[in-house]
Amino acid sequence: MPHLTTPPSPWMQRALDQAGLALGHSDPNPSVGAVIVSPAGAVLGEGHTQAVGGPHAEVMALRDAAARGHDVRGATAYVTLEPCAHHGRTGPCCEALSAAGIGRVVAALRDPNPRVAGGGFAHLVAAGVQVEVGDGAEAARELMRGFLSRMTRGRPWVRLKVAASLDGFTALPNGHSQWITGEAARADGQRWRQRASCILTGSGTLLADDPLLNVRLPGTTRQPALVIVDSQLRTPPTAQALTLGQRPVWIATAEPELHAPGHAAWLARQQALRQVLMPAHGNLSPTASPPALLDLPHRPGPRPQVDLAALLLALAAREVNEVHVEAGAGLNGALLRAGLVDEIVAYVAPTLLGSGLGWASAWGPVTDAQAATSVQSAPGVAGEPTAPPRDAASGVG
Ligand code: AOF
Ligand code: ZN
Repeated sequence: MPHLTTPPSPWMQRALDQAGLALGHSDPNPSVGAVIVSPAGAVLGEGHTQAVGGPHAEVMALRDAAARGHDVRGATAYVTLEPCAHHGRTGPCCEALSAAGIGRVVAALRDPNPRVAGGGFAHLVAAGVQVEVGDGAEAARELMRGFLSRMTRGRPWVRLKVAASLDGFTALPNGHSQWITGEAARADGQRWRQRASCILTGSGTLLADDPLLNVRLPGTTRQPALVIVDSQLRTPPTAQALTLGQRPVWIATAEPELHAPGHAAWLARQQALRQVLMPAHGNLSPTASPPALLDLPHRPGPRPQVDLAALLLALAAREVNEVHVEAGAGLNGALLRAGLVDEIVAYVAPTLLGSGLGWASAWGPVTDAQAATSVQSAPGVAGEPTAPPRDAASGVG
């Protein structure tokens, strides 16, 4: 967890609180908050980013002020991201703010989206609006990590969830795991799922546990997409997670070479899965056209494997900001080996299992130096970058 060096100003904190209300609802738009404050220090209006296609935070705050009958001329707008400058799914917020007569804009972060990238600030300055940047930057960054990652690195932020015993096992040797997490951890896990763009798992987890992997919190407005890494297409068409609807399901697979021994069987399994992933089931994203089976670049051979780095690029192209990984030891280990894990959320149960299933296979060994520097944690928050970069290939499945 980053060390918060400069705390946000109280008004920016209020804007950050607004942004928090958009988490899990505005994706793939970043969760942004805005608060408009009069020169005398009264809140005139506030708001946050709506579901994609809906108004941005600034417009919501201006509307709120208008609804309350307040005059915003000369007021200060605290915003957690640079007001946009482009005509996208909505109009440019910078123009809405200057047209309303806002006198000053305090923004936490510059928007790295190439369609904005300083253009919002430039418009405001040209319109005679005073602009300040940086208040609450670290907290704003945490709220839109995935969006910032996609914009600056071209790939999503990858957060891996682990629940393990004190001695590091996720289940008994027979696969039973009900002692690992309690109510509080499960609820916390739901909140991490909710803010993610997609939940990533492997076919092994679907085969072993048949989980739903959805969000079951009250007030849920969107379900994250489900991404299944499944080189051999072992996912059972009857898996519960496939039959839920309400969300895109993407299966990342790797077609064997033509005439390879397993090719005909792979095609048959592909056909069976296509049946349950038909658009009629609501499993195809409105933004991503079929196929729901992502046949990605992969290392060829009789048993090809999904290229995980390529998968992340393909997900970014589908506007995936945050990837929430809930998978078994094989996929976890492969992601770590490939250096693709940005953050680990770990629930450690005060219990000893003695033996059992691990949570990351074939990961390590690490050097003394890596061991000393790789993991940071803080009470009640997620640790972050834990995976030292590796050169190893990133195949799995
Ligand atoms: C803002 N305020 O609350 C948010 C912004 O497709 P659109 O028109 O909705 O624009 C999406 C882009 O706008 C998004 O990629 C990001 O650059 C910015 N998000 N900007 O002024 C907001 N959520
Ligand atoms: Zn905007």
